[in-house]
Amino acid sequence: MQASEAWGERWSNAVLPMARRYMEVACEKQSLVCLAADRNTMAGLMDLIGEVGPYIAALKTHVDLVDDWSLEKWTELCNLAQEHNLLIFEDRKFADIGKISKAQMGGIYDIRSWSDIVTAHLISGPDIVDGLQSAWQEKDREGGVLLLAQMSSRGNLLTEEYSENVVNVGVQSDGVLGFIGNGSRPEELKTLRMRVGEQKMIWTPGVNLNVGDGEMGQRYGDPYEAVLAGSDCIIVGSGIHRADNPAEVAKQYAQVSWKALINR
Ligand code: 5BU
Repeated sequence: MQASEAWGERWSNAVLPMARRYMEVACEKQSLVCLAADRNTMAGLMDLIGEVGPYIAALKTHVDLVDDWSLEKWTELCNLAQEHNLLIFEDRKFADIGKISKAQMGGIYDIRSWSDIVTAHLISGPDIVDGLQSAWQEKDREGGVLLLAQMSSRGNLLTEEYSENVVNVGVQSDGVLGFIGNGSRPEELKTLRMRVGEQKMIWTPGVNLNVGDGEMGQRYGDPYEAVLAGSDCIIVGSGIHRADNPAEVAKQYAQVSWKALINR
């Protein structure tokens, strides 16, 4: 199926090249799954990507939680991700003023050189998006920012009003790929989708085939419901990386997410 057919208005309205790249990869793989690869060793990460790479469209990392991180090994990881045609998404949740966020795209981890997508809070104001985009531009790379409009964890302080403000700024900003929404609450997601409209993406953590409460305040909703409610990408971590057979489970998430998109 063509991406334009599967994605409809999301495809025709897309501005950022990264948005179309994601939609194409998702179509090719028939999967709206972003793997939250929260393993803390390089070997564990490499094994995981090797197993589930064919069934996912994007790889979400937390580069600063790896015990034996080195630039050399990380380069290998990025190469492996590329072999599997995955978008690389560093969930750094930048929050500082524009120029510091830009500088934090460099440093030891040099996120600007390998990430396709990063997350940011809008708490410091709209210039953070320009800061992050200019870091990619200096490396002649394209990227997209996902702004946190909602979170999946209980008791978070992102109120309705705050969320609305984030969306109002974000939809006007070309460097914004879309928003993080709360995958555990389809009703909240529907409201978010109404505010966002049909152009920008919504990516959702807090989804699991086993719905309910997770560890330390995490909450899980059903991935199928999340996509029907307006999510364009389901972010799944422990549901896959802690499974006995990660590949088999990743395949299930892929099937559920793709079916939901087609039915949407
Ligand atoms: P889990 O194992 O599926 O619960 O992992 C969820 C991942 O999504 C984890 O990497 C979090 O950092 C990330 N996440 C989240 O859970 N909730 C949020 O609101 C945001 C990110 Br933003």
